[in-house]
Amino acid sequence: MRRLLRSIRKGSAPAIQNTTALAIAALALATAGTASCAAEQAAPIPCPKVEAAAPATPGKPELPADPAATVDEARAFFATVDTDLRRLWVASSRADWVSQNFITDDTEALSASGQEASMEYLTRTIKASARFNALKLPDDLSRQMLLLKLGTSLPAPSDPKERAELADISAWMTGAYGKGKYCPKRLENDPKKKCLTLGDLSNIMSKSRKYDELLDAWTGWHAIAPPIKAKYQRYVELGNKGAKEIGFADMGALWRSGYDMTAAEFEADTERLWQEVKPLYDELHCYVRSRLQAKYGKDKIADKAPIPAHLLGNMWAQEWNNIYDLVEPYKGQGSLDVTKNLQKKKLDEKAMVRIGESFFTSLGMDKLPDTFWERSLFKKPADRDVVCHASAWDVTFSDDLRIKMCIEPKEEDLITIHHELGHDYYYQNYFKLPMLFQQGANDGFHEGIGDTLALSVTPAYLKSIGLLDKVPENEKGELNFLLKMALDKVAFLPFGKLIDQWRWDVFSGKTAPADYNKAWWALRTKYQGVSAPVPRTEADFDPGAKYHVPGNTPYVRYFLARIYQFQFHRALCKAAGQTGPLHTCSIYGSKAAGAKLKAMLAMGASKPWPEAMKAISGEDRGDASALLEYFAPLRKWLAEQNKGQTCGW
Ligand code: X8Z
Ligand code: ZN
Repeated sequence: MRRLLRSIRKGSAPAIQNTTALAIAALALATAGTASCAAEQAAPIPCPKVEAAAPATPGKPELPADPAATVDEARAFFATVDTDLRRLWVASSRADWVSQNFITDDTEALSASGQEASMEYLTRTIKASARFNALKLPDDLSRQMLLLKLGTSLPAPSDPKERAELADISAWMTGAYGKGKYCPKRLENDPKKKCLTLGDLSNIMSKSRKYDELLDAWTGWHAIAPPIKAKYQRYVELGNKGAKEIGFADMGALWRSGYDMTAAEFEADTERLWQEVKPLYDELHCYVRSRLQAKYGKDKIADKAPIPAHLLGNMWAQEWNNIYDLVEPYKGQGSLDVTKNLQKKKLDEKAMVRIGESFFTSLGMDKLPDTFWERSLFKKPADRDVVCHASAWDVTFSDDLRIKMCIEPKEEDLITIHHELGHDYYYQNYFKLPMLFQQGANDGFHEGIGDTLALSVTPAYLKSIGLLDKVPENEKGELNFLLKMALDKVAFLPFGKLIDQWRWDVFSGKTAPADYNKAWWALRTKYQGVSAPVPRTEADFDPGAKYHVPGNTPYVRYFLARIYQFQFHRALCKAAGQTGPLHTCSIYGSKAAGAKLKAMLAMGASKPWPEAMKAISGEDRGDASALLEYFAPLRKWLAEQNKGQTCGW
């Protein structure tokens, strides 16, 4: 990912960089909203919906437009921007790569300097670009104008001291999270292992079924976050100041402007999508809660109450597939346990990545470059701190693909490998575009590509590569499979939405620092129906215990991706000529599906995202109907199971 600049490019961080995604979208809409839309209206691609009164650009720098500016000057200006961004972003990306692979005070400082230089350039250049504001620019230039303004998720104030402070804080928070460990009293005298990493604790969260052991792992990890709170508060102040300088109300307004519609329209559109899927989530929640009540007792999980957040198999209760054994609908239908076979076959990290690569090449994509295998980090080093949160990179924006991941032989990681390779193959298909277009159509697209392919990693496919012994053959087996998928895909939806809901309120000042943790748990309860397992206070900073918060990575992209990936899957299955139920389709080996996907990837951020959506699916907006179609048989079954239950919380 060029992950780019975690800050710089919006998104990037751990995952993709994607920074731009945001920008793209937003800009596109806004600016072009009017200008290029007029042209697009004659074309078959519908214009993104933009309010008539949408501003010419999402942010409005104070600097005046220059009436004497020409299109030729604008073209020369963006050619220089492209050269400058390449130099700055490559340097910053290299520093980030090294710092995340070797967390030390010095690499943290190098990362902060790279970020600082890019931030200084962006704030200055966005202001300078205002001289072209009154010009009717050709579409490619107006889009670069837009994307430039959206070019960072961490805008810096122009005051050099404040900018340096912001860059330092950002690098520090990433390092603090990466180094986070829990050192329980009980291991104090253990010569071998005194402290537990997030990886160790996550394994406890997924495997243990002991209430108190889970609670200990949960509270142990969440204790890494309080020291981050004061820094986070300052990051909010400085980032907001930077956002204002380039014309946005606050950082949240900047983040929401990256979707080729106004920030308000974007908020309404995500709410629309959430309302479409919420009834399915509610059924799943109800069913899972009743099974957990059976396991842990009603004294631990009361009727109508939210589920304690440490009982769902994951540190953040974001995906619940690790507790599949507790909620499996029908026993004796054959195992869906891929982990067992990965371990039995002794597949190492690289072999697991090769499995992912072979899916992409089966669609007609190129093999990963040799340098990918030489430069990537596949395994947690024994002797140093690294940022283990998985990410994908194109460090030099020139097919210099890598992943950085602490792979373990388990199914979850096999799926995450597909996720990360989706980012890398996006990079591979657009690296020849101008720098500002080297992003996803929006950041949800970037997050959704690998997941789309992973939807084709069906039991039948897994059996064909020897990772599953038996394919579910009857309705019962299919329901087992669908429930397992829902524990991942459906359970995640409210979490995907609420993280940025929290940050948008923090950035706008609606949530004051004195209420950070209270607001966090209010949203977690409202959306997910989970509760803090022990009383929390403002001395805690639970949002800081989730990578993307200290890592400054916008999160609503993952919510979008969970919806889009089913849209992409449905479209690619059609291209592959498959006509059966969506949950049985695999596009493995389909060159027709691959060609369709490649065409969309190659667009990068050069066009408003509805055009990219149209190119792959024929649709021009996010649409949850494919997800609902995929899970339709399960939804019916859940409704039957929940009869007589009082659902909700
Ligand atoms: O952060 C990620 C990826 C990198 S972009 C591993 N994901 C989110 C998370 O872990 O919280 C993928 C799913 C959601
Ligand atoms: Zn990702």
